[in-house]
Amino acid sequence: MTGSKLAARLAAAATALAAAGAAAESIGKPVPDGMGFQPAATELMRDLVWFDSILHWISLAIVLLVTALLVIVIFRFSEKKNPTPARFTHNVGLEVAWTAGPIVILFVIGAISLPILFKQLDVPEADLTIKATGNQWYWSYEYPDEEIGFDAIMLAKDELGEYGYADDEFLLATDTAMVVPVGTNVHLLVTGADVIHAWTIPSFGVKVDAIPGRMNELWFNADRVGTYFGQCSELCGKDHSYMPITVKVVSAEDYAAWVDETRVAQGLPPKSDVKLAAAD
Ligand SMILES: [Cu+2]
Repeated sequence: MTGSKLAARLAAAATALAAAGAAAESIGKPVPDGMGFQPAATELMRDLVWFDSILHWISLAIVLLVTALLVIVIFRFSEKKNPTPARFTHNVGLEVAWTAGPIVILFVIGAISLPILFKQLDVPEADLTIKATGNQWYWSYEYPDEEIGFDAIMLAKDELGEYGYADDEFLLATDTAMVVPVGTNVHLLVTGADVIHAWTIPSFGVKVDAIPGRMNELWFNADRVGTYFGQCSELCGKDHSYMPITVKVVSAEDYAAWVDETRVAQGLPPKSDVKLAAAD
C-alpha cells in the first residue's frame, strides 16, 4: 500500500460509512457480565451454538448417571451394609452395555456434528469474493470484482472517536474495515504473507488459518447489519494481539456507496452500476 495520503482517503471513506450507518450495532466486543458466545449473526454460528447446548445436555446426562451410580455403590455396597462382598469378576451383560453405551453416544454426537462441519466447508455459490491476507501485524483485503484493496490497521486509543468507534473498541477497531452487504454469500480466501495468522469473526462462526503459500477459504452470510470484531487467532509474533479484524455488515446501498468511494479514493472510476446478486 502506498503513501499516507491514500490511507487517509480510504479512512475517510470508512468514516463516511460509519456516519451513514451510525445506528449500526457494535457486535462482538466484550460486554459487562458477558457470558457464553457472542451473538450469532449467521446460520453457521447458530448451528454451533445449538450444537454446543446439545453437547452440554449430553454431558449433563452422563454426569448425572455416573454420580447416581457412585452414590448407589457408596451406600448400598458399604462395608456396613454389605459385609461379605461378592467375588465374581465378569458380567457379560454389563460389559457389553458399558462398551456399547459410549459408542452409541459418540455415534449420535457424530451424526449431529458432521452435517454442521460439512456445511461450513461446503462453500455455496458466492455473491462476493474477498481475499484476506495476514501480515505482521495487520490484515489486508482485496476485492477482485470491485478492483479495490487496502490494509486495515488497528486504531490507536485517541483515534477511535475520529473513526466512529467507542473507547471500549480499542484493540478491536481498525482504520479501514472489511465491508460486506447483508444477506450475501461471502466467499473469503485467506492466506498469509509472512507467518501463520488466523482470521475469525466469532459472531459468524468462522475461523481459518492464514498460511503463507496456501489459500484457505471460508464462507459466511451475515443476516444482521452491524459492526463485528475478531482478532488474529494464531500466535504470529510480537504484535499478535494488535492486528484485530473489523467487519462492517451494511445494506446493499451502503455497500455500493462504499465501493464507489473506495474506488475513487484509489483513483478508479466509481462503479455505480455495481451488481449485487443479493439485491436481485
Ligand atoms: Cu497474526
